[in-house]
Amino acid sequence: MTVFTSATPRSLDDPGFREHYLRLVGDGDEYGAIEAVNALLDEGVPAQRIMTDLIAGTQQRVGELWAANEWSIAREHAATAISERALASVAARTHVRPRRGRITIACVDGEWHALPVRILAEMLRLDGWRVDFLGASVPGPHLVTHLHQTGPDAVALSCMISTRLPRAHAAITACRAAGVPVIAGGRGFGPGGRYAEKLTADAWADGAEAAVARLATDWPPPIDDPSTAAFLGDDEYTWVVRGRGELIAATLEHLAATYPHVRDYDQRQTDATAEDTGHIIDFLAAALYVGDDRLFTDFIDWTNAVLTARDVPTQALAAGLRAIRDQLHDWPSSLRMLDAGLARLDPK
Ligand code: B12
Repeated sequence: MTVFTSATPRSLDDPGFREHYLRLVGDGDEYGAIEAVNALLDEGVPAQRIMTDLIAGTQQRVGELWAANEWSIAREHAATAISERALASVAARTHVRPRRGRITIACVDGEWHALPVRILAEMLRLDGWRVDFLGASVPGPHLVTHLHQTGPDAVALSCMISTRLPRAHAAITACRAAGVPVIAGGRGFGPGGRYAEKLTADAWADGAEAAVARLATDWPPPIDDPSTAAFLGDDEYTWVVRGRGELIAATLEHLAATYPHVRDYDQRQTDATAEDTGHIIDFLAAALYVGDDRLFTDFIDWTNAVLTARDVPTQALAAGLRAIRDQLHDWPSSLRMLDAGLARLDPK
């Protein structure tokens, strides 16, 4: 438990406060973190600022520390659990009577990042919305059933990982067909939300504050064409998705021949290689779905940084991409994307 002393920074404007708070969540000091946010509320800091500046900002730092291999997955999980408690604690001290419409908030099927939208949910509550928070990984058909039962004015749909975009598209289409406009958000929709419009979302916002502002004006937008096709995938996309399991197996086999280090891998390293190969194929499929090579090359840059921080040489990733490329020689878009990915790993 943290004991506040005269030396403990108490203001969100004090640059030391964020570091102090990060230490609390990183040390698993749940009571200390809750005391810290309560102290800010007592000092008159608006709840919205605590949620978006402190709690969301700290989670972003947690992500960077995990990516840089400075924090373990367990430490990230523990910190996230504390952030959830701290958020709940701030929310419990705020009461706003609903005066706007009703909104359903959900993560796309297969999307487990519930905290970012929980922050959005609390921000919208504070702005007077009646919120139905459905949390992580909501299957599309169940989401639509919920809409029929509750009749909201909007659906806020979160996608933090781009591999879920095909599911996001199906969910957006189904919500709009049920007559409910969709605001999309989360980094999975790409920089500037570039895939949200393509997947026919009615609006996009890059954070909770922007979403509050967007929903407070000109909502609902007219739903002009609710019957837009729910599937953008072509033969190539379908082939890659259906062949995922075989592609992973063939890639591992191929790697054993072309990258001899894998023959000395222990079980954990072999499992991690299979998992990483699966991620590469999933991101390739998502890039094929939205027809944008950048989705794949951005992912390769990110994976390379994460693997480098874990002392996995760039050559291993390059060998993996080549092994996948060899399985996909008949598919032109995949070849182009894999070549573009390989070019990112080439130091020249
Ligand atoms: C905690 C965490 C997890 C937890 C989530 C638990 C939970 N209860 O939420 C768990 C362990 C489940 C997890 C799993 C994974 N994660 Co993770 N995770 C994170 C982490 C560290 C924090 C997430 C968070 O709370 N962020 C804080 C919020 C507030 O961030 P924010 O984006 O600014 O949120 C705002 C906007 O996104 C927006 N927003 C979000 N949704 C919506 C919706 C609407 C409608 C609107 C308008 C706005 C909006 O509003 C939010 C509030 O302002 C992030 C790092 C990060 N920078 O976010 C990685 C991160 C998102 N995860 C990442 C990865 C890779 C994964 C995994 C694939 C890891 C793995 N190998 O298994 C899995 C995927 C699981 C899945 N299929 O969903 C990567 C994604 C990178 C990429 N290339 O896409 C990140 C960025 C980590 C990193 N630094 O690289 N993760």
